[in-house]
Amino acid sequence: MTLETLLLKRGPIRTIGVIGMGYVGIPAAALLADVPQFDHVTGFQRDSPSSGYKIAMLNRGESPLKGVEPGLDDLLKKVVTAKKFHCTSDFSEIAGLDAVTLSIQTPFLNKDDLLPDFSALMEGIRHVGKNLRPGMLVVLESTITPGTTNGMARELLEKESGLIAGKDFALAHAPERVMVGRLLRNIREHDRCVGGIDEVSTKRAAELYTPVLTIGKVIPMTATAAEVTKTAENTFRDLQIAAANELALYCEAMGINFYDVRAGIDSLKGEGITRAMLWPGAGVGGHCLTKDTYHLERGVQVLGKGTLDYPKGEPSLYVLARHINDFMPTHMFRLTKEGLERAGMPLKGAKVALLGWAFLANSDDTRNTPSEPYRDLLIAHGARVSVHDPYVAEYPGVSIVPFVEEALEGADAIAIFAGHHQYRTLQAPVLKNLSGKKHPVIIDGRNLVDPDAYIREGFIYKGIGRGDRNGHAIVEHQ
Ligand code: SAJ
Repeated sequence: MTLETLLLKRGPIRTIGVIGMGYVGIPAAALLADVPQFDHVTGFQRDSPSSGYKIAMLNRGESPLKGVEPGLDDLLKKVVTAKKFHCTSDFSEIAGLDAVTLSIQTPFLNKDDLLPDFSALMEGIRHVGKNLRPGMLVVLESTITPGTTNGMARELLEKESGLIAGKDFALAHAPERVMVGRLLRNIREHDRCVGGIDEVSTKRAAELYTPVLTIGKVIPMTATAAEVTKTAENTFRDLQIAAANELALYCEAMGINFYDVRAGIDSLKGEGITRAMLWPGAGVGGHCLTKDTYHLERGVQVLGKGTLDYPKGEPSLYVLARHINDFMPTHMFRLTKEGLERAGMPLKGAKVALLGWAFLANSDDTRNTPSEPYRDLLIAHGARVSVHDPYVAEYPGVSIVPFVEEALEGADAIAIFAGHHQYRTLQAPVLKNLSGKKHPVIIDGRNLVDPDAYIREGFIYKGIGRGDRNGHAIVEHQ
């Protein structure tokens, strides 16, 4: 019997399982449960010490996610009350379902070898394999190395179930594209790339996602194309940021203002000649851009199987972009060192106020924060660092002061790492008083402050891309 016949026999999708009750799985399960033609959605969460608590919370219709997610609490309450959603750690319930999606995180084992840790995802895939039945649909939503759906996932499912992908069950990849703070809106409105290992799988997966989309559309493709789309869309963003960072470094070296150049370039308009110039900064953090490039690189190494034609001896443009972005905290350190030298203050023993530990403006997310390598460099050179962040209360091994004044008190240098709103309203005279130094240094990593306001107060100013100001004359106060 062909897969198509099996699916026809089973009829339209009615019951769905979502594995991984995280910031991707929870909104996805709630939205699927809210679709009238779907009878029920089961959320699967392993009852681990760190996240088992989510099961009871979700069954009470409460979201365990931090931060504000508009509409999520109400939607969860609605689908739980309507008995269209429940959460369990009993993976054997998978056997009775028509479709299962897996939204399990794939972090890096460690930053050095940049290899992904697929262990949690593989555990989820094993649970599915053990309970797989003919005519079921399996969809991977996690960000994975190109080739994984057709490779590791397919092999594991077939090994655990004794069934054949594309013959006994449908298999696809539909990468998530959600951003914290707008999870429901993103799932409903973003187009959804849906990639099956074959046409029948793609079609079956499209049946699952179409009812959830409002203005978004399903974009059908192969599983590998969907894996490359997801990793490449973040690789490209990282590349655009690196292009802005490199141009900012050039502008500093040539003594000009990057932001004049950016405005000039941006003025190019019309018939597709525009330039997507992003923003230079103190560095690139987060869990997307810092790893997806390496997923893509590994994908082409595995799938390209030595057939990749590329300029001999040249490094990957994308990996070079990663290295440029990862260099920015070092550049911030150099600007700090130069500023302190101009102030006649040795780095050793200097107090540096580090404003912003989150990797993103107005966020509490600290994953892969660029502030960390900067702090490490300062400490390695004998400086004292006082970290402040209005959204981050704690971080392993780093004490974070609750009030910015505490960090600024007696500071020889002030470095702005995150573009938090609060830092836009800092006043130069106030900071000068708090620092108590004749010529405190300010290093602006996110183009937040007006250089002249600080130079007038006797500060030594350094800013990313501000070649027109970084060598300014020092104003001696009367
Ligand atoms: N950054 C810059 N310059 C820029 C933009 C960002 O230095 O012009 C830095 C930020 O400070 C941060 C890092 O890059 O440290 C990442 O910023 P991000 O805005 O890309 O935020 P992420 O990492 O949360 O990226 C996510 C991605 N979404 C998904 O993977 C589903 C990305 O594809 C989105 O484009 C991005 O959100 C977004 O646009 O919000």
